[in-house]
Amino acid sequence: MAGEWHSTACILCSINCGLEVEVEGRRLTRIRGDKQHPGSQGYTCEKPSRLDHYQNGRHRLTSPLRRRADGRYEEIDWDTAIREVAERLVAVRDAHGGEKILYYGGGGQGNHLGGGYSMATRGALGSVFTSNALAQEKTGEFWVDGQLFGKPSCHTTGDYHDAEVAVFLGKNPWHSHGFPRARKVLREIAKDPERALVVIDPRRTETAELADIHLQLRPGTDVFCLSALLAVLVEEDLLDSAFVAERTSGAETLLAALAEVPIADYCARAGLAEEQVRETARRIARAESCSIFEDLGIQQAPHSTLNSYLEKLVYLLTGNFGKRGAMNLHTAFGKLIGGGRSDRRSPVRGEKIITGLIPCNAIPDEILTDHADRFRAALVESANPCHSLADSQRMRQAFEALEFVVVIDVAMTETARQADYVLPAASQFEKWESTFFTLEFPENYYHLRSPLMDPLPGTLPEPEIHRRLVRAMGALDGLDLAPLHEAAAQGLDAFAPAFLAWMGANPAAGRLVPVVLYETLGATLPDGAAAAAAVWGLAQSCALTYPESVRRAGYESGNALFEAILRERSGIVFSVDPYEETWKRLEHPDGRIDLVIPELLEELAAARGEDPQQRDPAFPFVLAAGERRTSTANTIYRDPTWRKKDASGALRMNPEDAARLGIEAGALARVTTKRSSVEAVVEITDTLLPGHVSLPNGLGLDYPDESGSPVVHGVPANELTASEDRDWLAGTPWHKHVAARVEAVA
Ligand SMILES: Nc1nc2c(c(=O)[nH]1)N[C@H]1C(S)=C(S)[C@@H](COP(=O)(O)OP(=O)(O)OC[C@H]3O[C@@H](n4cnc5c(=O)[nH]c(N)nc54)[C@H](O)[C@@H]3O)O[C@H]1N2
Ligand SMILES: Nc1nc2c(c(=O)[nH]1)N[C@H]1C(S)=C(S)[C@@H](COP(=O)(O)OP(=O)(O)OC[C@H]3O[C@@H](n4cnc5c(=O)[nH]c(N)nc54)[C@H](O)[C@@H]3O)O[C@H]1N2
Ligand code: SF4
Ligand SMILES: [Mo]
Repeated sequence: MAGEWHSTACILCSINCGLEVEVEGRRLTRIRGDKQHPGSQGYTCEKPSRLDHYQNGRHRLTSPLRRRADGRYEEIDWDTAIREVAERLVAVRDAHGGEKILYYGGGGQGNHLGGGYSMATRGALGSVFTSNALAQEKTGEFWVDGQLFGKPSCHTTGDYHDAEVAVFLGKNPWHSHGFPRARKVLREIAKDPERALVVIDPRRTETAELADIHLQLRPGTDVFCLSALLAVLVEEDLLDSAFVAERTSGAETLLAALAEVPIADYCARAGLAEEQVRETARRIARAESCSIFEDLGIQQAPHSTLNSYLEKLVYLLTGNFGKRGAMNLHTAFGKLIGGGRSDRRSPVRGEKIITGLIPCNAIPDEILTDHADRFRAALVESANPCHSLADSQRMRQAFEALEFVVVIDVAMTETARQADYVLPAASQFEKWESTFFTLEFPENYYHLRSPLMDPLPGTLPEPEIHRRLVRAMGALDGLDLAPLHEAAAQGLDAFAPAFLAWMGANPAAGRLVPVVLYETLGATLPDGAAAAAAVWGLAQSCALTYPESVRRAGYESGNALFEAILRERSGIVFSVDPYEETWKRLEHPDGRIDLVIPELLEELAAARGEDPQQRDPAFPFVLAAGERRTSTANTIYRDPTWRKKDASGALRMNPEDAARLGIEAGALARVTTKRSSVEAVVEITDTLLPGHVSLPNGLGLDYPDESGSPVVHGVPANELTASEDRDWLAGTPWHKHVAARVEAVA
């Protein structure tokens, strides 16, 4: 296959830029941006050129593993693995009820198709509780969207390409991206004198270096900065009054609350010059359009849900919604957000479940208890919760306390080491794959990727793993699939009505649908694309949910959409919207935006009593545990040699702090929190304020050395975090705001 270029996508962040890859044998030898991809248009950042480290690293598993009584793992064949895993899961279900089986994960930055098939396994077991990384970043924001716009699935996206003013709040898109072709767009805004780039971040990030305005606030003081900014809008009469009157409800109550904010005092608490905050408010207010991106800097810090609310009020009070260059409600292909039930509470502690997800930080509490409703087993797929969730020590304890754990991954992860069985998945370049990060507006993209090569011997794609598990549990026994096989043989036009009729006749098949489609329609799809069968179902519901948007993209039916998805190997535009479409997507019955969220206005009022400078003298630093850098990509690259820079994942600190503590660049420092202590190599940089230190995310993974023994590289940030440090409302963690002590190591 040498010399041939194949279309695929980058799997390292939610943008999933289109790639072209040259494959030699099983190696990814050359990688470049795919100009045919409608979203990325040939763009990539520096990270995907090393994807061979993911594809061919020593971390790859090649056999199902079973833990023996002595704690070591032995290789077993797939038939044994599937039979025993199915038996053990069914035994937990029969003894305690399927709802005691927690499902965690379902996809990382590049792979959501397997998670779609897990619905069948969960359905066969009656497992209802799930969680994933969104419940340690975005659930607070989703909840606020639900209050303002009517449903948590009313998800906004910014129009950074066209915005006159682009604001990044706790977000460093130069490294973390978050919207297509980020660096190109940032440079364009920065060099255009008519436009402005605003960054609100305690660190002078690469994005802040480009900014027209950098509000370099003290860490954790966004509540003061944002409410002061809103209060300036009110005080200086900078609101879009027509928009507020015509499009919103509750303005009077909200504006009264904002009028109470002591602007000068709050700017001082945030460590900002009042004039700079006023200038920022004026710049946003006079702009033709403004888009705002909030991310982990507020979503993983104190007052995170409240800060999401305040952030959204900035664009709403200035009328930056439902128009070009501003915030809009986008379509979705496959329901990444808002799919789950939110009327349930977590079984033990009664925690709020947002968009179907249990707060990540609550998971140990839902296991480490003798409460009758505690979780008894876990199925983990494409995620590493014993490393990526707060409080790794408690997570390990919790997983040890479970009766049964199974992990589906490409690698022997920190979570897999807690498992009874580990099932090795084919890599994302060895199977049909896609994500449901379809978050763009006015054009939205979907990309189904075809495999670059066969699965590594010993591994299976997740759809096949779930099919086998569901079969082994007997969940499909007694269902007559013959009518579906017959219809599938006649083509998509015959299949659609036959499928509807079959579902009507077999209501009990409900959650088994992905596997039913895989076995029937999947068997007839070209190029071995059986795993695309579930995508057929999603294409139907997408065309039903957004008929006009899909038609504007050129597709008259769900089948036409699906055929294009199968055919176009670089992705397609599946929906096109005029800006006014946003207004039709509001879910409040009166069609207005409800500006008042009483519990958050109460939290705002109570913040007046807070002194953000107050610290426990034992832990005088604020540690941002998990910064995105050029050398981080969650835990997708385990092989440490992929990092050309920052090999050990340095602790960054300000020169004043380093001098005072007698720590030199490149030396080791000890970082201690109430939970634990670690040692890290120090990088000295004036991009951080005194008293603020940061560690990268996704390090501290073990990787086999030449002899196969695992060696840990860098600091695992979540050894330092604690599960109780979380938002009161959404349960999101305070990873960016960990009280810490830093000392020189002798
Ligand atoms: N290179 C790279 N890119 C990635 C990833 C990766 O691992 N590596 N991961 C992807 C994922 S999963 C995600 S969710 C995104 C996250 O993307 P980002 O949210 O941009 O990532 P972070 O660097 O964790 O945090 C953003 C910023 O928050 C700032 N911050 C810290 N404390 C505060 C505070 O109190 N207030 C404010 N306003 N800001 C604060 C930090 O200085 C940092 O610049 O990145 C994605 N992209
Ligand atoms: N302290 C701290 N903790 C954090 C963060 C932070 O900033 N600070 N950030 C948080 C955020 S925003 C996120 S998104 C999470 C990310 O953390 P996780 O949700 O745990 O996910 P990833 O690191 O993306 O790792 C995904 C897993 O998928 C596996 N994998 C890769 N390809 C495949 C495949 O094809 N099939 C299967 N089955 N598995 C595969 C990888 O080996 C890896 O184990 O971390 C969170 N944790
Ligand atoms: S922006 Fe994200 S998806 Fe695109 S190349 Fe970089 S890491 Fe990959
Ligand atoms: Mo994330």
